[in-house]
This record gives sequence, structure tokens and C-alpha cells, in this order.
Amino acid sequence: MVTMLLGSLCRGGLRRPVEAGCNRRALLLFTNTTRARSTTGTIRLPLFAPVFEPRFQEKVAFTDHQGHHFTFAQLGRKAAGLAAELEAKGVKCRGGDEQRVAFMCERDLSFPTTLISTWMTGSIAIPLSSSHPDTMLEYFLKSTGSKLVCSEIYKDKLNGVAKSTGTELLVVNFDKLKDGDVSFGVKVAKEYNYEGKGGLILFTSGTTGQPKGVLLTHSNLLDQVTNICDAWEITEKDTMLHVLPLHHTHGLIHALISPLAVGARSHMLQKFDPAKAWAELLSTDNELRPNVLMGVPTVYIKLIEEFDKSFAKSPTKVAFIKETLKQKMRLILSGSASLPVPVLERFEQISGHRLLERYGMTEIGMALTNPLHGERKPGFVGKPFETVKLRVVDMTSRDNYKLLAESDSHGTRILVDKGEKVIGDLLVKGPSVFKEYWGNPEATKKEFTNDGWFITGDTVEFTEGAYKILGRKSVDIIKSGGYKLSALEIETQLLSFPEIKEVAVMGLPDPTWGQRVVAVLAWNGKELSLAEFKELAKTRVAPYAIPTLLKSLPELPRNHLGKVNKKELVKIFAT
Ligand code: MCA
Ligand code: AMP
Repeated sequence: MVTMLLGSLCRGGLRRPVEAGCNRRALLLFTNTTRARSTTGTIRLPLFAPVFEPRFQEKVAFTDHQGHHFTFAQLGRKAAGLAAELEAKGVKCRGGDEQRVAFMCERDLSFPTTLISTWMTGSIAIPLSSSHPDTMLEYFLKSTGSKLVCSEIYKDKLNGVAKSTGTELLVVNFDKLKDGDVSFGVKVAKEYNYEGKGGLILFTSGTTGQPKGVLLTHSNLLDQVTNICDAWEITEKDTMLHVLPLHHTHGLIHALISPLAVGARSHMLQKFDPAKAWAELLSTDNELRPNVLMGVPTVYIKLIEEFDKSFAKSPTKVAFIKETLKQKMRLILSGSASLPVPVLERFEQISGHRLLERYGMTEIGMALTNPLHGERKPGFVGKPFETVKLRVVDMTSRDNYKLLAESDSHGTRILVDKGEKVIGDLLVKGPSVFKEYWGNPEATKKEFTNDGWFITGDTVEFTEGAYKILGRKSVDIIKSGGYKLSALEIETQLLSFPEIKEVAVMGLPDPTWGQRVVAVLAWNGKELSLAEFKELAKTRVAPYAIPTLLKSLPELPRNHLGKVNKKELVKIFAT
């Protein structure tokens, strides 16, 4: 019965997208569902449909950190079971306005189960991080008006948050969760039109105000996933070693949703641990060992440190590691922050792999990539993905900019005079670009030009036929360990403590973290030690955003406009 239903699903029961902005390639997915793209061939809307694909059913979809394997069939049954429970609780919105379901799960089968079941009910999924303090969680819940689902382990953490925000909380015992009817998943994927419907909200930091909820539709997600699976040839034969957090694009869309969407496997570590990651990369289990790794630059820096500590002294181990990785790994990628060229070079020396660096953003998915085949230029992020259009501009305001160059996957048109450099602000357009910031039309409008281009805030250079990222325009955006952090947001949280009179938060260049979060403070009364400060800060600030170096001054130096010059002030840490 299931197979029959799936047969009809795969022959293209899904409706053809009609929305403006839906690209040629997405249309292709719907008109030719048997083989949508050369490499993947199986991605279709909604992205959970492949979980129910007959030919994947006996394949391992997911391996957790304890080494337990789960097939696509098991994942599908669990997701159908939870979707039925959610529907019984009134989370059912197919055909109506999407509800929001925020969830906090462990890095095991509970995570993909909850994500897929949320999508099966037609709701928007909001993954939460257990590392976030209650105040942040309360803000995410209140600003999205979502329901809340969690694994038993987070019950105590979330009870208070649910109460204080008046949020309905469903605690799930995943071990006891009953299998559901898989034909329900098939039916939903087949009959309900997900085109243009909200799929995910991911929170990201801007220069001002509170974090913004980036709403990605199922169409956005389909386009993002198809672009990357195509460009990097991710197929059902791959196994991803998953070491990244699940509340951001990199760990969620790239390392988890993309493999699931093409019938590949994700092997999730409990957290990034360089020694454990090395053990997995060098595993002798040929059937289940990973062949793809995605990481932020800090991941590779820490892998190199671990290599130097544990293996570098033994020439036999050094040779074995290089040979094993050359043979067994297909692809190793870096993104989310600038990859220092010495790191790329050292990692290549160790592994025989040149890291494939790419560039993207939560709001736009991936924009630029070095080639899978062909030369990966150190220090460059390559060319646009298939459906992405780019502009390099000299920008005065949202409705006034000078075009310097524009690119798509076919090529680049340069408009500056010969000999002049193409350096400017990067703008992006295309079907991967998000729909809106949740409940914040003002902020959405501000981030687009009047003619509909998303303003990334990154400065780029086009040279020697490819793009380079030169940095962020604003000093108030910090990238640390691949996390994007708003200095102003951290300052606002810190100023809510009576102990702190004034504070300036900045990013200090750092060899491990890219940038390290640091703060100059003036205290109300007694100065706190770094340890005391961290203890206080963690009640309102995510652990990875807490300043790790402090300088205390009687008061912050300000210019005649009352502003702190952070470019100058950060130099205080050099002494
Ligand atoms: C942790 N520590 C830090 C930081 N994070 N110190 C300075 N800066 C930081 N950012 C401190 C901790 O407090 C702790 O100190 C010690 O370092 C070890 O912390 P731990 O959490 O164990 O670190 P880790 O597990 O080794 O983490 C390294 C990491 C992690 C795996 C690189 O930072 C990470 O997962 N980053 C990925 C972020 C990400 O996914 N970004 C993608 C955003 P103590 O020992 O004193 O307590 S999406 C995006 O950017 C776009 C779309 C894109 O292009 O991908
Ligand atoms: P996020 O908001 O967390 O999605 O972070 C997106 C930002 O990360 C971009 O706007 C860039 O500033 C930065 N970023 C991502 N990939 C790269 C890269 N390869 N090189 C430099 N910066 C990057």
C-alpha cells in the first residue's frame, strides 16, 4: 500500500508552483519529478518527501552519537507518529495560516523526527538551542507566538520559560513515541501544496535591535538545498559527519536537511570534539564511515591542533592519515566565516584535501562557491550558485547605488573602467532569498534595495574571475567561531545588569575564533573579576557571545557626538 502510494508520489503528484519568483530549475523539479537534476534527481517539494521514498526505506538516514543507526523507514514512522500527536494537540494548519512550532531536542533521532513532523502538520519549525539563556528563549517564543515541543531532558529547563510566556509545551518521550502511519506522510507530501508556505524561522543578529527571525519558505529551502546538492554533488551515496549546531543554516540546512533530501546519511556527534572527529574520519568501517565534512574555520583550526598534538610526531601516522583521507573522503567544506589561507594550506598538507570554501548568509542561503571540480583558489569564495544573481555596487542608500559588476552562474558583466578595481557592497537576488523577518516588515524593507536586491552588508571584490569577501561593513557585527553576533545586542543585555555602567563590545582578531568577543567596561561600584562577569552574563547572553577579555576604565572615551570609536578603542587590547 505504502509503495503504491509512493509510486504515485514519485511520478509527480505535486502541484506545479505558480508563484512569481519561482525559478526555471524549481519548475523543472515539478515537471520532471523522476530525475530533477543530474546529480541528485530526487529532491522535491516538500523536502521531507524523500524520507518516504521507497528506494531509501532500508537505507540508514541517521546515526546518533552513540552509534545507533536509524533507517529512513524508522525516521518516517517516528515522524508520522509525532505528527499525529501534534495534530491531536491542535497543531494542524495545512491549508490555513501556518502555526509555529519551536522545539528543543537532543542531537539524536528526536531532532529530525520533530522537524519532519512539524512540517507534516504544515507548521513552521523553529529549532532552539539548549545553550541559550531563558531570556533569549522567551524572546524567541513570544516574538513568534509558537507552540513548544521538547525531549524529556529539557522539560525542567523549558517549564519555566513556557509558563512565563504562556506557551503550550508538549514534552515527548521519544523512546516511547509510537510509530505512526507512513502513508499519512505520503498523503501529506502528495496532496498539500507547500509552495511558498513558511518552513523555517532561524534567528540571526543584525546591527541593531533584537535578533531577527528569518522566515524561509519551503520554496526557499528547496532552492537552497538543490543548489548545494547540485554544486557539491551530494547524493544518496554520501555520509555526512555532522559536528555543527542545529539552530543555524550551516548545521541545519547543509549538514542535515540536504543529506536527508537526497537519501544520504548524517552521522551526528554529540558536539564538536576534535579527537572524536578524527576518530570518525579515520574509522575503518568502510560502509558507515563519513565521506563528507562541513565545518566553520575554527573546526579546522581545532582539527589541526589535535593532529599536531596526537599524530604529527609519528611519520607512519602522518602518512596513514593523509592516505586514508585522500582515499575515503570525497569532500571537505568550510564556510560561515573567512578561512585563513594558512589554515587551508596546513589542512591540505595534512589531509591531501583542499578545503572547498563557500559564502552565504542565513537570509540568502548560499551565494558563492569554489568549484567541486576545478581550481579552488585560496582566499576566494568562487562564483554564484546556479539560481543566484549578484551585484557589486557602490551604495549611497537603498534607492541610490552605482552598479560596478553583476554576476550569475553564467558569467560576470563588469561596468567599471579598465584598470579600476571591482570592490563594493554585495547585493543578492534569487529564489533562495528569504521571504521576510518574522513580524518585522520595517526591518525587512530596510535590508532590501528599492528594486528588490538583498543588502548583505558584506564588502566583496571581484578579481581574477572570482569573488573574495573583504569583510563586514559594520564593526558591530562580530563573527566568532562562525557565529554571527551583534555587539549592540550584547551591550544591551549587559547594560541591564546594575553592576555595569557603560560597556562597548568589540571583535578582536583571533587566530582560533576569527574574532574574539571583548568588552571595555565602566562599573557601577565594584569591578567584577572575569569569572564573576561570565557568571552574570550567562543569564542573558549565549555562551559563545560572552566577552572573554575585559578592560575596565572609569568611563568610556567618547567623541563630541557622544559615540565610542570602536576601531580605536579595540587597540587597548594590544597593550
Ligand atoms: C566557545 N568559546 C569561545 C567561543 N565559543 N571563546 C571565544 N569565542 C567563541 N566563539 C569558549 C567556551 O566558552 C569554552 O571556554 C571553550 O571556548 C570551548 O567551548 P566549546 O563550546 O566546547 O567550543 P567548541 O565546542 O570547541 O566549539 C567550537 C565550534 C563552535 C565547534 C567551532 O564554536 C561552533 O559550533 N561554531 C559553529 C557556529 C555555526 O554553526 N555558525 C554557522 C552560522 P571554557 O572552556 O573556558 O568554558 S550560519 C552561517 O554563518 C551562514 C549561513 C553560513 O555561511 O554558513
Ligand atoms: P549568518 O548571519 O550567521 O548567516 O552569517 C553570514 C555572514 O557570515 C556573512 O554575511 C559573512 O559575513 C560571513 N561569511 C559566511 N561565509 C563566509 C566566508 N566564506 N568568508 C567570509 N565571510 C563569510
